[in-house]
Amino acid sequence: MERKILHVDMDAFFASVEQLDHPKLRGKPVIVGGSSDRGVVATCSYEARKFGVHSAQPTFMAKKLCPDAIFVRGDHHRYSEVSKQVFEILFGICDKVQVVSIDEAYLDVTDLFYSPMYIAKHIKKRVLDEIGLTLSVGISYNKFLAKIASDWNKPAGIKEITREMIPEILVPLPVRKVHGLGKKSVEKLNKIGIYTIGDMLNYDKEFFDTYLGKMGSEVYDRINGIDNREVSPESGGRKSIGTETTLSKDLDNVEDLKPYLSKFAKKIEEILEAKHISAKTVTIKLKTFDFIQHTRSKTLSSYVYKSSDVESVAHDLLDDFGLNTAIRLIGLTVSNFEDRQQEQLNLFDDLMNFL
Ligand code: TTP
Ligand code: MG
Repeated sequence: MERKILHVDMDAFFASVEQLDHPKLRGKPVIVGGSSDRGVVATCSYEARKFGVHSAQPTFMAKKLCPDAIFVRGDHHRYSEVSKQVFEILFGICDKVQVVSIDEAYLDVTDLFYSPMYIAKHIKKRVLDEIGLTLSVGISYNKFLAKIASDWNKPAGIKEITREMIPEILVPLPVRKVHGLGKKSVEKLNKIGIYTIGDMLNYDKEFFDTYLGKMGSEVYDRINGIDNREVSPESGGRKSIGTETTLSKDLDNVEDLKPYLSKFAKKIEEILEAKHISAKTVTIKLKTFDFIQHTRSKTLSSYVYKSSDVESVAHDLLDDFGLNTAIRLIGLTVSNFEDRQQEQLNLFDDLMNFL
């Protein structure tokens, strides 16, 4: 039987929460991110997007494009809290919910009585009525296409991609829309004149295997409408959660590197919070200027999810590394997950109320 998969993604998530909490920001171009010229945009409201502002754009450029934009520093704890409320609604509707980031989740609604379109409208209405935020939903028969669909009519859109629409609907899309293709692969494809999925469809599986390596054949399947990945509820099937960055210039001072680990720890907390899981192992990754990679891990005696806990272990690992050379890339991951018990959740909520 054909599966029915939904991909739910909040619209301009951090910026929408700011507009929800601060009515004077509604209808205005709002940018979440540091306002210093060296910062980057985390996200921005759709009012700011009209000016060409987008996530990961350097702040100085965003200011040039939209001089009237209102900058907000952001409140990650608040975003996690709202995210949790949204996912609670989803968990109440369906057993098979896979949270993939702070503002997106897949649902496998194959076994539900109602049609996917009805469920999508229901989710949209409940999140708007009960929380006050808009989201977009993609409907299709696999995860890849559901994700493409949720992006189709943003904001507040619902789009269904059926089997009959393949491949036509994919043909005009830029290659960066293919889940699994990183920035490097996109550049590699562009270099040989492949810009759209339509261009990609001129090549066979062997080509992607050789040209893109590991992900090649999976990417080939996806653009041909095949994606057998299951919606897996627990920890999303991921063995680790983390992030890394290539530094704009090599750094050899531990104190200069620590702020990166702190920033990564915040991101990790958001995801752990959204997934209701904790982790036991913290790993830092360092790549030296000459591309030699080092990792250092620590497995703790108890599970953690707070950024302050992850951060302090990461900082200790970096101190213990004994850095004596310049670093070009730094990363932080956590692994060894456990679903968080309801008791622990309550404890956390009590603690937050108390603070
Ligand atoms: P996204 O869902 O990618 O973006 P969005 O919800 O802001 O906008 P859209 O309507 O296009 O879905 O990311 C969710 C949140 O994650 C976003 O609100 C802020 C954060 N984020 C960053 O901090 N940095 C980034 O580069 C991106 C892409 C997102
Ligand atoms: Mg979003």
